[in-house]
Amino acid sequence: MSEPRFIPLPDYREFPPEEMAERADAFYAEVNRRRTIREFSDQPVDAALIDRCIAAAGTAPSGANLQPWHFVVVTDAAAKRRIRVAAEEEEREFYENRAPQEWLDALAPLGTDEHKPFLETAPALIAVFARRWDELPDGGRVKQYYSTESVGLATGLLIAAVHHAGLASLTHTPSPMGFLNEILGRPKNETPFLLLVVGHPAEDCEVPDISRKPLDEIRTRV
Ligand code: IYR
Repeated sequence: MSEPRFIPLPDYREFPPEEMAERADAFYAEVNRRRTIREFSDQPVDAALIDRCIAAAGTAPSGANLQPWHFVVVTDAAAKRRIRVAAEEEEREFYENRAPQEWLDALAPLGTDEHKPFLETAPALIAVFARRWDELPDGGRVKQYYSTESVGLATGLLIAAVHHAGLASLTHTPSPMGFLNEILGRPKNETPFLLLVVGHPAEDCEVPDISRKPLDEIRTRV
């Protein structure tokens, strides 16, 4: 067991109250512009730009600071095609058999179905994996704590970073998505968390006419 070591807090910045409010408003306005899209153009994205966004995702807090995430950036056309074929197979089963009517009713406003052309059209897919354990050289295992929560936090930051950089995205979760391990060659100690489809909106891109809950509905004060 290692002893804790401490350093002075390095980069905290304090702002006057007015500036705090301005910053909070500006951040809200920025993230409130984000829309999930399902119609992408094939305009390429800069690999280095995606790396910058993944670096931001990697700043997320994590259980015991174990950082149990891994991001695979998929731009290869053949790999995207394999992912589309496998995902559409699962989705067909979902929409035709697995999904209860209640779930289909909840999805109806989004207009989704088993066809996922964006998995090929979009220039990049970021497959997010959650590590469940670390493997030691002697074959032993180190459990990862709060792996799902940690990877969820990192993914939220990734979505915000991608949006902030001027790209659009779609959080896609074909279920089950074990096929991603095989196609992307990831080890069995990692489970797929989601696929973030990233790129630019198609010229005629439309989004569902849906809204966000107002603050009063999502917050109580005690
Ligand atoms: N995975 C399916 C269904 C789906 C489920 C939820 I919850 C959504 O928010 C959207 C879609 C699909 O991608 O079509």
